[in-house]
This record gives sequence, structure tokens and C-alpha cells, in this order.
Amino acid sequence: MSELFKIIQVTPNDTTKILIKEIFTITVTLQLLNQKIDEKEFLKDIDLELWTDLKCDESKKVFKEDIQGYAAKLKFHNRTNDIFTFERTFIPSEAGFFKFMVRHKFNNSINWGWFQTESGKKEIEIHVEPSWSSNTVIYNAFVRQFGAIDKNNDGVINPGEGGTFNDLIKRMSYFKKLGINTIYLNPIQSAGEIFKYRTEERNYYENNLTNHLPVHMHPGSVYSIKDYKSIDPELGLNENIPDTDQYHEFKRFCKICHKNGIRVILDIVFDHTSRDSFIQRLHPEWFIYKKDPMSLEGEFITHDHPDADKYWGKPEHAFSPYDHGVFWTDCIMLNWNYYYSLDTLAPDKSKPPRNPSIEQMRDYFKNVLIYWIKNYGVDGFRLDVSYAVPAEFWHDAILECRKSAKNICEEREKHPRAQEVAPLSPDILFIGETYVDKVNELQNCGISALNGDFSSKVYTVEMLKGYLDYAYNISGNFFPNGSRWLLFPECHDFNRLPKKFEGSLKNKDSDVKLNKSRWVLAALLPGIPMLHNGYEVVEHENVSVQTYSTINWNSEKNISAYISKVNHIRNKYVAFQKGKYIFVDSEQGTTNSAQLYSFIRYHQSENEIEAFLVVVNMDFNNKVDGIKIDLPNIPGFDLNKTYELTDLLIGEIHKREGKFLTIILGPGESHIFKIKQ
Ligand SMILES: [Ca+2]
Repeated sequence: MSELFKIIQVTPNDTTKILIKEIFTITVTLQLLNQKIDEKEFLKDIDLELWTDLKCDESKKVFKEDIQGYAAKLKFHNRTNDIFTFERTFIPSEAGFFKFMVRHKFNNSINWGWFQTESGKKEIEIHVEPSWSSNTVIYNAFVRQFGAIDKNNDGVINPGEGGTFNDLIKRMSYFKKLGINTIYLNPIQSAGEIFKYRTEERNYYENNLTNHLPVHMHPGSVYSIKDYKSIDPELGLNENIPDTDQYHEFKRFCKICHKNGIRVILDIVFDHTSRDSFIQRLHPEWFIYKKDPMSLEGEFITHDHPDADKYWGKPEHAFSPYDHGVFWTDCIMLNWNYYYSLDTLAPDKSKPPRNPSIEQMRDYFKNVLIYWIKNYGVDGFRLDVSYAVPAEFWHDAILECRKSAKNICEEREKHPRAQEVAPLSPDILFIGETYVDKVNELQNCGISALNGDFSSKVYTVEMLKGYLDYAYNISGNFFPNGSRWLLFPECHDFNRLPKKFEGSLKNKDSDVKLNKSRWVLAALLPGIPMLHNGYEVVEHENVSVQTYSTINWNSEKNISAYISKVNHIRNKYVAFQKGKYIFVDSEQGTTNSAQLYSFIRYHQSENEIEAFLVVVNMDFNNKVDGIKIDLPNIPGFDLNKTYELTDLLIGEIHKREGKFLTIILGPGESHIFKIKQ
């Protein structure tokens, strides 16, 4: 049979991420090698089958009429000369990891031939992603900072004046107005008490005049967790409910979020714990030890080392995580049997001892995730330092969390009193923190979106275009199709935007223009936008993860109305949530001095094509005065004929013809045009 035809293509032919409840098509293209065969005869004699474990709403309908189990016949689609295409469409009903294979036989042959990709793969992986990964707009609240207020007017934030869950609850209508639909909280657990500061920071805090508190009075880094199932009691303070506690307050927060259609994502830190974490006491074998825990050179001390009595199992000798030249002395590293940082950074190649109860540790951490889903109805997680935990652990954890979430959601339906909380849907979202490390491995293990490097690429048109071309496989094939990235101009890890650009802000309101322009990019480029608290009031001061910090909510510079407008545009149009992206050239070119970042987003549904042109002046000091941009072909539009551009930000309508447009835009301003023809 092989001499009659050959399969030349199967699409997709590599790991692909698709959305739950969205139509997904698998296409097989084959070439007829013997032209003399009659088309009717050929179609009668060819059998093309798809084998898959995809879970579909209409799986009964799809699979029943077709052969056995999960086999489905591919249907003839069309023919051009000697090329035939066959298709099968699905609507996946459950988030998860699946695969499919394609096989063929001809003329009642008893032998099936299995299709293999060029790299010899028979099974092609499909990740069905949470539906809300496309339409979510995230607000990142650092609870301790968000509501911090100097109640006694002594000019500083003292213990008891930090932010609480109740401060977030009080601003629920603000969040809704802002057009966000997910709140991501930096860790809310209690921080460790020992080594609250890393040694080099200790000096800074002791000498910094703005820091009035002695070291032991600081609340400690939220990324140095003492007990994974705890909540910092200070976050649960509430003057109106004196007998409440942090657990009750967090549950109340989650419930009110859900009532308002807002999902909750929790930060989880599985790379390290605080030095005095309780699991270090219970499971010393989950950690690794050195005589000097802040040394790359010294040997690891195993439990049977001659000096084990002195060092092994002792929290003060547990090895600290090491990152970019700095030991995080307030933390100790968990032993995942995964020596990523050590292998690349340690001058000696000595490996830490294997964790003898790694399976137990993996189970413990999976249960930590399930604990938050079951007891608070948490909808997703942001995985801190996700690249330092094995990807296969994440893969398993994602599967088990979604399985548990499904049961919890069903239980909530059946027994709402017994199960008083549940995620809004069982498709728990996982976002992995990594900027540049192990991105491919993490995209492939089933994490729905990665932090990525957007916030450090928003300086120039050239940098940003290069980054997006890479992230979205436009300049090569780096990641699974459909990979998603978190797009945030700011987060707790880096300086705030106005600080980053400090030297180049020339006018009084350049910082406002800067933040406005970067939000349009974050919200409307492909990805998941995330707004870091304080960005909307153009805050210059960074958050402090170790101690108290505030946001000046009364700042004269407030762009929340603008952000809200942009977010509502994103929320209204599917093209911005999951449409295709095309970069638009300008006569200034794609250089570091170019001002305009322009792009098309379009989405084709059954009855219409939605298309938008976004033009952003990335220059926050100078206007753009008559620069030509050159529109690409947009499917469904004929730009030689008149078309209409409606600027959704200001409501102006322009009629144009041809592919060149002349742009005039103030510093940091943008056009968001809906294109109609
Ligand atoms: Ca105070």
C-alpha cells in the first residue's frame, strides 16, 4: 500500500497546548503517488484512524459510531491535485495531558501503518489548558503592603499597621471596576523567625534610617516559609471582627472573590523553606547539610559522615539556596534530587546525598496544594523558582490537583454545607516562575504559563519584538504551540518601572506616560497580563518582601481609570484573549530608537472575523509626529478598499484606504483601533 500514497503531514505534529471547550482540529495530509487511481475508489479503500485519549463533551457521539474505544475515523476534507486532506475536530471537555496517534490501512489490508513524525515520534502530546488561561487579567496583591496604613501617624509602618485580607475585601468593587478577574497573592504563610535577614541585608536594615524596627521586629520574607499550611496572623487582623483569625479571614476573602467572579491564585515556594521550618525538624533528610551552609566549596555532610553528629540534621547547617551570586541565608534548600543550581554553580562537582524519602516528600507537597484547594477553594498557583523543582513533579502535581479539584467541585454541588468552598472550576491554573531558565522543559511539563522575560524587554521596540518573536515561535520553533506567558511590567522581584527608567524620565508626567504605554502592551499583546499592586498609582518605591512597605494610594498620579478602560477592552474582545498576533512595521524600522510598537490581533469565529490594530508610542517623552506604518494582510479584509478604524480609547472613527497609515500620537499614548469593513 505504501507505493500508492504517503502521509506527508499531520498537524499538529508536536506538543500543542489547546483550550478546554475550544474546537480543536487534527489534520492529515497525504499525497497520492499513483495518479491513475480513481478518487472515489481511493476514498472507499483508505482507512485513516486517530487514536486518542482526549476527553470530549461529545465523545459518545464522536467515538460510538467509529470503531472501538478511542479510535475515531478521520474524514475526507478536500483534494488539490494529488494532495488529499483528512480532518477530525474535537471539543475537549477536561483539562489535562493527552496524546494522539494516526494510523492508516488500504484496501482491507490487515496491516495498519502508524504515522511517525520526522523525529520518529508516534504519539503527539496535547495539553488541554484551563479555559480561563485565555481571558484572565491578574491583579498581583502583596497583602502586607497593599493595605498598609500609618494609623498612628508616626510616619512609619509598625507591626499591626500592615495590610490584611480585609483591606482587599474592602476594595472588591475597585477590583471589579479595574477589569481584573484573578487576584494573585504573594505567599501568605508565616515567615520563619531565625535568620530573618540574609546577612548582607541585615546590615542594610540595621543601618537604614527609614527602617525604624530592630531586625527581630520585622515580619520576615514571605518567601521564607515556616509552615506551608499556615497563614501569617497579621494578615488576618480585622478590627470589625475581633474574634476572627487569619484562617477565617482568608476563607472569607476567597468566598467574596468567588462571589464576584474573581479567582484566587496563591504563590507557593517549593524550592526552599525557612531555616526553622517545622518539616526540617520532622524530616531532616529532606534537606542537605554542610559544615558551612553558605559555602559552595565545602563537602556535603551525609548522615553517616564521621562529623554527622555535629552537622547533619541541624538547621543551622542546612544548605542555603544560592542564586545569582547570593546565598539566601534565611532559607534552606529542599533536596529534590535535582541539582540544577548546584551543578551549574558549584566549583566542586560533589553531589549532595540523595533524599532517601523523596517519594514521601513529593506526596507531602502535592497535599499542600490540595490543602489550599480543598479548604479555601484556591483556583491556581504561581510556582516560585519553578525551574529548581523537577518538571515531572509539576506534571504529577498538576494532574492530581485537577483530579482532586474535580471531586471537590462535585462535593460542593452535592453537599454545600459540608464542602463550603471550591474552586470556580476544576481546571486549576499553574503559572511557573522562570525568567530564562528551563523554559522549554517547564512549558512541556504542563504548566499553563511562565513568567518569562517581558518586564525586562519593555525598553525598546527592538527588544520587545525580538522577545515576542522568540516567545511565540515566530522566529523558530522553541516551545510547544500555544505556549503562554505572563506579561507584567512590574513584579516584586525587580525595580518598579519608573525606577528602572529613572534616568530617562524627562518630563513631570513621563512616569505616567511610561506606565500607561506599558500597560497597553501587557494587556493587549498575546499572554496573561498581570498588574502589580501600586502600578496603577505610578508608585516608584519597590515592595519589600522582608519587611513593611506601603503604596501611596493618594498619589496625584493615578492611571487606574485608563487601565480599567484597557482591561475592559481586552475582556470584551476575544481577539485580545486568544487571537493571532502580527507585528506591524513602521518607517522608523525595528530599532532601539523607534517609537512605535504596532500590532494586529485578529480572531476568526464561525460568523465573523474580529480584527484590531494597536499602536503604542513607547517613547514617554516625545510625541510621534506623522510616522507611517505599513499594515500586513489581515485575513478577511481587503485593505485596498475603504475600511473603518474606531479608536476604542477615545471613540473617534476614521475612514481609510490602503495599507499605509500616518500616526500622530502624544508621548506614551496609544491607539486601540477596531477594524471594520
Ligand atoms: Ca505608624
